[in-house]
Amino acid sequence: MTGPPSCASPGAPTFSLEPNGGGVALQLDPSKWREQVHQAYPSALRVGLFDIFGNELLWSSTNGSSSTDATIHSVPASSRLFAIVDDFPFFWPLTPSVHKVDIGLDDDDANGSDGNAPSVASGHSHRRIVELQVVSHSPRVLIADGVLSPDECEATKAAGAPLLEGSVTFVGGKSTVAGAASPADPREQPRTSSTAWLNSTWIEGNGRHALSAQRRLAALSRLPLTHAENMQVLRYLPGDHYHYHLDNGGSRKIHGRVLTALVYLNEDFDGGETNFPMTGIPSDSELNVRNVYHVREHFANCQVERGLTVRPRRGSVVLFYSLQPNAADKDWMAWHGGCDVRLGEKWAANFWWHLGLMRTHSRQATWSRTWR
Ligand SMILES: O=C(O)CCC(=O)C(=O)O
Repeated sequence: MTGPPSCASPGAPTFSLEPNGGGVALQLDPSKWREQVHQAYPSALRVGLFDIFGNELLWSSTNGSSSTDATIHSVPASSRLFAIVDDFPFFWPLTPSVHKVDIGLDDDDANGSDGNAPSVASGHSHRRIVELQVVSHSPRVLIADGVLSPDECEATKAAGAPLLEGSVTFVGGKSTVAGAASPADPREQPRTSSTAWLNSTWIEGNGRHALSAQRRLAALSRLPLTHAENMQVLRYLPGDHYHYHLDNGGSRKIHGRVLTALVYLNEDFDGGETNFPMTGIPSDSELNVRNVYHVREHFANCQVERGLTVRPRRGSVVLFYSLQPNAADKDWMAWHGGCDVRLGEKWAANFWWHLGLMRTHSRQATWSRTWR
C-alpha cells in the first residue's frame, strides 16, 4: 500500500495523503491529485480518501471517475488524509490526536432515560460524540469511553443472562467448552467464562437497546453491520478468565475476523482486566509469536504488569484489529486475554467484524447467516 512520494507544483496548496496501513506519505496537488493517487497505488481499482476523523470523502476509480470531485477542492490545505484501497475494510489511522466520532442519535435522551451519556447538541437532535484514542500501535488498539449508555449496558446484560452457556474456545481446530475442559485445575483451563449469543429473533422481539448498542459499535468502527457476527455476551465469575488467544486463531471458521469491539457492560468487580502483552515488545523478539502455548507460557497466561492493560469501565469499548491493514495477514501482535476476576461478576460483550458478508442487507436486524 505504499508508493513513491509525488511532487506538487511549487507554491500550490497541498495536503498529505497517508496510506492507511502506514508507509510513505504523499504531498498531493489538488489540481492533479487523481493521477498522483493512482500512480501511488498502481494495482488498485478504487482508492478511498478519508479524513483523520474517519469521514469518507470520496472514492476514485482507475477509469477516472470519482464520487464527488468537488469534495477534494473543499479539503483545507495541509490537511492529513488517509487512503484505503479497493474493498479493504476501514482501519482507524494511528494518529496521536483523538478521533471525535459521531456514533449516532442519542435515542436514550429522546426516550428520557439516563442523561449521562456524553452527547452534544447538533441542530435539533442530540448526537453522541465520543473520543476514540489510539492506545497501542502494534497491535492496533483504540479505546473510547461512554459508547454505550448505562441502559444499553443493562439491556445487553439482561438479554444475555438467560442464554448463558459454557464459553467455547478453539485450540488446533478443535473446540473446547468451559467446565468440560482439561486440565482439571480451572486455573490452567484456557477459558472458564460463560457466553450467550444474541440472535436475530431475540433482538427483533426484545432488543431495542441491544440493537441501538450494535448500531453505535458499527458507527464507532466505521464498518457495516452486515459484516458483523451476532453479539456475544460474556459473564465471568470470580476466578474466571480467558488466557491469551487471537480472535481469529484456532479455527478456520473465525479466520475472517478483522476487528473486535469489546464492550464492558459493568465495572463493579475486582480484576478482570484485558491485557495485550505484545504492546511495546520489539518485533525482533525471540518469542515464537505463532504458537499459543509459547505465548501463554512466556506471559504467564494473563498478567497485568506488562504490555497494555485495560481496566473495564461500563460503556467503554476497546477496538482492536486481528488482521493487518492489507486485510490478508494475521496480526501476531494481537494476542490478548481477560485476566482472573477476583471479586464480583464481570460482564462484557464481543462484536466481531469479518471481511465478508455475515448478514443480509434487507433489514439490519435480520440476517441469513447466523453464527450458531
Ligand atoms: O474479557 C476480556 O477482557 C477479553 C475477552 C476476549 O478476549 C474474548 O472474549 O475474546
